[in-house]
Amino acid sequence: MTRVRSVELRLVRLPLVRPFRTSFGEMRDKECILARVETDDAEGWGECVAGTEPDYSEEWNAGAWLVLRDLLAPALISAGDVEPGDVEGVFTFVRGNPMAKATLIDAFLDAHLRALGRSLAEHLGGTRDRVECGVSVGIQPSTEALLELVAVYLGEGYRRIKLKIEPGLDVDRVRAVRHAHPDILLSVDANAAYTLDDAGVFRDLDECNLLMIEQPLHHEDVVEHAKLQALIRSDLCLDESIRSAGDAGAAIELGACRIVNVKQGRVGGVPESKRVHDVCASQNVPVWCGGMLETGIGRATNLAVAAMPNFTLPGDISASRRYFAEDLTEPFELGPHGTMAVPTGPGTGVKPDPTRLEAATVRVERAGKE
Ligand code: OSB
Ligand code: MG
Repeated sequence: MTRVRSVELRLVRLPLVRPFRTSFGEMRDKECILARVETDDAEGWGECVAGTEPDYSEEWNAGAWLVLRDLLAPALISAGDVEPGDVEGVFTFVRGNPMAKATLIDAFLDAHLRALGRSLAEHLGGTRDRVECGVSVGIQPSTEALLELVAVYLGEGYRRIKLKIEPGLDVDRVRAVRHAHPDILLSVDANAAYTLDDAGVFRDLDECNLLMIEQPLHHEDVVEHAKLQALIRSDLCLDESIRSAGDAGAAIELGACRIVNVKQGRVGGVPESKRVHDVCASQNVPVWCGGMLETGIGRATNLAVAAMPNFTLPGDISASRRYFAEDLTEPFELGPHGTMAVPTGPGTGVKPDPTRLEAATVRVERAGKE
């Protein structure tokens, strides 16, 4: 048991090394909220996966900032002595907002594990010390540019290529990449840009021997995903639709997907991501670790999550340099065979570099006594 003395919220902005275009639009910078939680025993860090617009989810930085500052941080501070298992309960008075909640749930867990000298991966029952890395490739200005970038990433050792698609920039692009690389693990992610009327697109994609098709339809269209899955050979994977272990269980039972993308922030934190992992494992549904272009703080968290045994497919866990000229932490790099080492230090095993953190900070606010 320990008490949270203070919570510091920080909005940070890092330029991306190249724009990242999805069916939602184009990102040129990564902007996110970091929380530093100070307990009686240690400090811990959490990274919020919300973005600058409410597009991928209803949550976004401006809203998450208020939820964290005015509701969650004050509740955590006034809860007094707590353990990691209590924090989700402290936050149930706020409906939804899993990304904001995850920020403090993870930061408190990080502080708790640092005080114990225990790594997050060990805490989660991780069974591997390196994870296989994939890369998520944004929509490119042309097929030629796409082929060039895919070749660069394959040259760097990535084990799976995921192509962002949207209506009109799908089958031809994917065919071109498959033609150039007949044997790679290749998947696509539509970020909810299609409807069941587009089933023909996915039937055509069946010929491309894809590892999976991620979130083709609207996040609420779980029944429609089940209908689509029944029409095609490729495995569907859900991302936006899965916000809890309950959602994962229901989607699997409905036949809405055969693979699940786990993003700890989307499901309300590391503890719920373990429950999602466990539900999927019990149904023999493989999972993999999604990404939200995280800084080193969130990347370290993702690596620990991806060390759990049912993470059997390469994750969207790429090297720091795929995103940023300079990360907030020591850079994460690809090791042998496109793998990345799971941090072994206490908690997430990383902290931001104070100078780089200061340089990236757009805004800071503190809740509670220092
Ligand atoms: O749908 O997986 C997604 C990034 C931002 C929002 C949504 C998604 C993504 C990615 C990036 O695909 C994956 C990464 O972090 O490398
Ligand atoms: Mg996705």
